[in-house]
Amino acid sequence: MTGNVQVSDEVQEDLHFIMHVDLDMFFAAVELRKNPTLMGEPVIVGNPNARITGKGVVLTCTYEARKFGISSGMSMFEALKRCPQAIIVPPSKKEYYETSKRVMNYLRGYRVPIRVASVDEAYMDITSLVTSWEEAYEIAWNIQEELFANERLTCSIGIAPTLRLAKIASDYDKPKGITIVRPEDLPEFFVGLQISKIPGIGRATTEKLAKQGITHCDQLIHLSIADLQVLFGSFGSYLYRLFRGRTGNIIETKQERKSISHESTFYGKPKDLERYTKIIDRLFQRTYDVLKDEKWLTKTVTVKIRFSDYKTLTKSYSFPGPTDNEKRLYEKVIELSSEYLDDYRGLRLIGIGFSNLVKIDGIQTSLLDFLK
Ligand code: TTP
Ligand code: MG
Repeated sequence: MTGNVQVSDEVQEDLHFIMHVDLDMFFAAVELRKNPTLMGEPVIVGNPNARITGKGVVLTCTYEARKFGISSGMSMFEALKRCPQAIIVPPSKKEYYETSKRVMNYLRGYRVPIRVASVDEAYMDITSLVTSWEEAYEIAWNIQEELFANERLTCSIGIAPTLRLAKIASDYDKPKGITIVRPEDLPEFFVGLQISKIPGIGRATTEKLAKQGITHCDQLIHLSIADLQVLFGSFGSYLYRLFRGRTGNIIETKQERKSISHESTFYGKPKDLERYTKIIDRLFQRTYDVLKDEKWLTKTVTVKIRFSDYKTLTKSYSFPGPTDNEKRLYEKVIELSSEYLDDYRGLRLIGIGFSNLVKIDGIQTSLLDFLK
């Protein structure tokens, strides 16, 4: 993304109450439910032969095991080095899958827009059920109670005005936490939070920033978009909006989305390239945010242009395969639109669309596929 992304003029959407529910140490919790004598022990769910073969990875582990520095995805070899006395339990895939289905069906019972994001997490838009954060808290509490009563499982819940904030909030106080982030808590909520806790910031970025002495969000929340872009590239403008509660807050309920598009009508002076570029940047950002938030890849990019004489045209380009690469998509939008921006007539409308969408979960081996 270029350095002139405009966010200051973004209209604040209506307030949404978004909830993110995430089960605590899911696979391990199911194992503890089956065998309560394991409770309080450092338990790893993974290859039971790892002590002999040294092979396999940690699928998850109990909080007691996490105290030794063990985490999901770590090699069993490394995990056993850190905690030789850990108890290894082989995964019971069918039971995880069936439990997950029951939990998600229970959550669907709230009859609100819901997106099941993985085997143990779901986003829910509870805006239609509540009018205050206190009422939202009640619902979260109720969900925790009922999931424990029905399934003997605990979960952590985040409630916030956007999807991403809700996810960060559910992870904020695990296990059994309920964390609320209200608009007025921003951006201070991020004070004290490690940068690595932000979804999308991987190990490489974390290490790179640490070398510059940047480890916590406190050091970022008051930076300008331009400064954030120096540190994070195109992700910088996203962070700026994340800290201010301006990222996606809509859970798309229609399963079969055909396209994502945004357009804007205005009265443009001929050849006002600076203004047109700003509009394109803003529209691109909005369209791209939906693509990311709803986890789509797109094959086709379309730009729509209307001139002051109301002549309208659309130009499309299809990539060889589906993508969500922000830079490639943005560059294609610029390429498709560039020849019209200095047209003598001036522009009345610009639209940007993505179509030929493919769900990311549909092409990658999702956890649910793995469990089936
Ligand atoms: P998570 O919700 O990431 O982890 P968790 O539920 O075990 O722990 P937390 O209390 O921190 O939420 O993932 C859910 C389940 O998905 C997890 O129990 C095991 C499985 N999983 C894998 O199999 N491999 C992985 O790399 C990860 C991250 C999870
Ligand atoms: Mg979990």
